[in-house]
Amino acid sequence: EADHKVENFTAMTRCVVYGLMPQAVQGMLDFDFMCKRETPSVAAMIFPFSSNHYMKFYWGTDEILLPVYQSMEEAFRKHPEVSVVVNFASFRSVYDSVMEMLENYSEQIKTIAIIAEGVPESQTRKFNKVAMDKGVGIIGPATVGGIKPGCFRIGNTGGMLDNIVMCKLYRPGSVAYVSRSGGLSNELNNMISRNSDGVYEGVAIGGDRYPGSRFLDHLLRYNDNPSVHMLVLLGEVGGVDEYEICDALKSGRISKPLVAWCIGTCASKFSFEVQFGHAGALAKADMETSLAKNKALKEAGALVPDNFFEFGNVIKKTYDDLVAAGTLVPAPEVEAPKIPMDYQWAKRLGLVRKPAAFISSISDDRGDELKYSGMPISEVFEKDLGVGGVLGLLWFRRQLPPYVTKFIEMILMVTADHGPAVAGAHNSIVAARAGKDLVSSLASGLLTIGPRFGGALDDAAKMFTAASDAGEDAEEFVKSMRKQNKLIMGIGHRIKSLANPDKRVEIIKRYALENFSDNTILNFALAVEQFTTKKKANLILNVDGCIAVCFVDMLRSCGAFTKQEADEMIENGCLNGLFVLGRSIGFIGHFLDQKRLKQGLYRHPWDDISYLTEYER
Ligand code: Q5B
Repeated sequence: EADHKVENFTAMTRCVVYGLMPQAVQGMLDFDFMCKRETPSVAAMIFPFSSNHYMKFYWGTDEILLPVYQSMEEAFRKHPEVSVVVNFASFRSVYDSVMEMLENYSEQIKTIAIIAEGVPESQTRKFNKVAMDKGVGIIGPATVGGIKPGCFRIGNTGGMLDNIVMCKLYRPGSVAYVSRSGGLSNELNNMISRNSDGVYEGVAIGGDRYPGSRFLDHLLRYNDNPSVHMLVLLGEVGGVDEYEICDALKSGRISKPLVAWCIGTCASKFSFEVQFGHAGALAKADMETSLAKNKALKEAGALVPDNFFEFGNVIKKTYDDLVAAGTLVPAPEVEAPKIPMDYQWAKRLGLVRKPAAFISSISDDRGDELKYSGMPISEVFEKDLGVGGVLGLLWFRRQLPPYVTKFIEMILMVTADHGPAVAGAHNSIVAARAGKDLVSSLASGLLTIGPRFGGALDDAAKMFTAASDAGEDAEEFVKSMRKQNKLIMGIGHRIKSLANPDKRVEIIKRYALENFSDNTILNFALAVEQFTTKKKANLILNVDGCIAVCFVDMLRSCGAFTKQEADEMIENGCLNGLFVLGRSIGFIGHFLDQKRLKQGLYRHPWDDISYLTEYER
């Protein structure tokens, strides 16, 4: 008699899936829907590594939510109708989870399907023993599971939906099979559907040496089920379980026609014992070979073909004989269900298309390797492009010449920080001292960047370029801006002046003059500075202004951009980004500094504020 009492699944059978396997769960729900089940077979998922939440799945074209529980206790308590667990735990953790189920919930759980491969045999044998004692059926380990058309699908058994339709697994046939291999169970689905009225139920017991439930457990179940008219066994090299079936055939305990074949007969062609793909697929004695087992099965009364190619034919003949004898009356064929095809799959098959919601042209993480503007990241490093080169690829979609990437890196270096007193650093510091996190403190500083502080680059580039391109005279430009009551962006500094020149400006200016083939806009800005500093010594070409005009000259003269492209970039406003990027380094530094120095909440001193309230009154 059967050791493992695996339950007979029905259209009401419900399970929990252990592990977060959304694709497998969706596959089970799609199968349910195709079979016209009233309720989804998956009641919930258990995932110990996250708190309770819901996940969204399709039920046909509708969407449903399934709960994910952190604890087994809550899942089983809240879903008392659940009798099956489909356990996707890894080989490392499956033992603990199965033992927890067996020890605490064996009153409720009747079947556990264990998908993991590589479970240590000692552990498998332990939980198999406990399961047997507690009357819980185990399918697996190392299996895809099993499928019962019209009722229940374990995980990914039966493959993709088109295969399920092709093999007519959405409605029951009259043939029940058991195999070791999950992969070959799909071949059986195909073979049986082509040569009979289809599969009634199929279970792959798994390729390990010690599967929980064994061939006999399932064949006896099938034999006792009046809806099953013939049995199919696909055994394999290794193990002796097939001999139990021989005994059951001889004793008449298995009374229905059984078509059987053990794969791995080619093992005899080797001069040594071959370990096939499954852990259990190795003959350790003559009687474990496929040849010996096929012979024994034939002698015991099974219908054994001469070779695997004949397997389907023998299934067909056996089925046809049953129909001819009137033992089996094929059920009328039902219409194949239509199931909405998953969009990604349909797209892969070239069946659908849709306009993308947005487009992107700078980076791509979909292939084997991340690409920046089409350049694989490994090439970025092989070519030693540096941060400047990466910025060139991501901001301008160009591989820029080395003197330009160096210029970009110089900009990032000179703008990285200008002390704790500047507006943005001050804000970052205040935020850090108010207990805010790094991102918030950084954002607080960044949000200060604007037309007066650090954010004058774009407008400086536009103003100087427009005036220079229009052939304006520098003095006239200053006067006309004054007349319009407009400040010249990129001119003026709070502390830097003719007497206290800004070294950063000197560095950038010198590099541009020495390396760029054209300095028209810089020269115009320097001419403007001559007039503004005459008015006031601090109205120098400041760091924002100097970077801006040099960048325009670079864009226009480096050869990587047409004039139109360069102008469009200035118009789109990319230059403030240089200050934002560079200064982020400093703001993060200030945040870390405040944390390191354990600075408490900042409160501005009263004596540093002129209170005008009395005066106002
Ligand atoms: N006047 C920067 O002003 C500052 C004039 C001007 C014509 C001008 C001012 C300004 C344009 C924006 C700009 C970037 C607010 C600065 C930076 C990064 C930083 C910061 C750091 C870092 C300074 C006095 C007299 C008045 C004004 C006239 C002033 N600016 N005329 N064009 N641009 N510049 N920002 O000293 O006749 O007396 O009425 O807005 O480029 O942010 O280190 O701190 O790395 O962090 O407060 O370097 O120049 O002078 O406003 O009292 O004006 O000069 O019209 O004339 P001040 P104000 P009048 S770099």
